[in-house]
Amino acid sequence: MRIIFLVDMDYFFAACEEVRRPEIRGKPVAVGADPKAGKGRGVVMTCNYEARKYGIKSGMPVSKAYFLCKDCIFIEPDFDYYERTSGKVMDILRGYADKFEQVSIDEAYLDASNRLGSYEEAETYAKRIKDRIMEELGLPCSIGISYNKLLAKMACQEAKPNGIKIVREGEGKKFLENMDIGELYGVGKKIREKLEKEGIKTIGQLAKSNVIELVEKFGKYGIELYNYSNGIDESEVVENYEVKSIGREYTFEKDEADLKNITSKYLELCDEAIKELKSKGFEFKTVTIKVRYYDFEEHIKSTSMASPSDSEEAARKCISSLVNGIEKGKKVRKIGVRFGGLVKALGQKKLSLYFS
Ligand code: TTP
Ligand code: MG
Repeated sequence: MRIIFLVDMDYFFAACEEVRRPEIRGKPVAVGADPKAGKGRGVVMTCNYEARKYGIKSGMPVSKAYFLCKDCIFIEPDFDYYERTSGKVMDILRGYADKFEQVSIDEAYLDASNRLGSYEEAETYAKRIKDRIMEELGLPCSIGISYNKLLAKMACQEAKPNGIKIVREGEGKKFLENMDIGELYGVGKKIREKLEKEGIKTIGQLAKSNVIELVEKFGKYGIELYNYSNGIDESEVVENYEVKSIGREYTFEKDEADLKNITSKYLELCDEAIKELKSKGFEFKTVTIKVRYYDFEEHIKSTSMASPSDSEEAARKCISSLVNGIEKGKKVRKIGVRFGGLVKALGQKKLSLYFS
């Protein structure tokens, strides 16, 4: 029997902020760009559950979030701090797994099949993990437990916030049956629209559909969709090397003041970093640029994507808009570009093969 856990931190960036600023606890908090009284640009990266009560969510423009809740506390992101915290979380989690796979900054699969004999034991084990992370780091998380990765991941969504949800052997199909088709792992907007056109609105309906017809519509991915909808996923928890962010830096031979030259160098670094990111099968959520002027003054600017991407065009667009904020005419010594919030490209990526 396989026993797999998916541990996902709750409202991670905002929870990290609550740890070092206890005075904001219990109040609505969003991490993202400064909303500048509704005139600010940029998006919310995440927010705590108090802010979610007002309808604020990841990917929403900060201006909109501001109007939904004017009392919300907006905090500019501190990626280094979140990555350091993530490292501590992952170090703890690794100790609880036979096989360990980090999938994003705040999420990991643990295969603990060799250590546990039943789901009852697994539940106690999950409580221990949660308590340990709370005691040592002051952070809440949710845990999904099941016999495969797909169901562990979907169970975790149900467990949120701060909970544990188990889907036992034999319960997978029933667990998924009445869920909206969009909830299924691997189903993005385009697939969802296509399925809905066919009258398939729930995961249960997809599970009962004809697999040959699915293959005709979605290619090989149709089989995967069919299996997922039936709660089937044989994939293993695989140890991966740790990649938290991918970036490039460049120091000008002579301090450079021409914004056109500076911009084109930024874009060059962007293309190189995206190439590496793609070759490693990642998608990014955040884009950061750094500028160090001749007098060693340094500025960092960041933006966040509504959803993970590995698009060169999207990356270039973000970088161009961030570069707009650079002081014109001031001599620049060194620049850097960094893509963070990396996640492994999932089914969505494969889908692009069928819908371009
Ligand atoms: P998630 O785990 O998707 O979200 P979360 O931890 O904030 O909230 P939940 O309780 O629902 O799990 O993402 C982890 C972190 O990644 C999140 O804290 C901030 C960052 N992130 C972005 O920067 N942009 C985004 O669009 C999303 C979804 C997340
Ligand atoms: Mg999370």
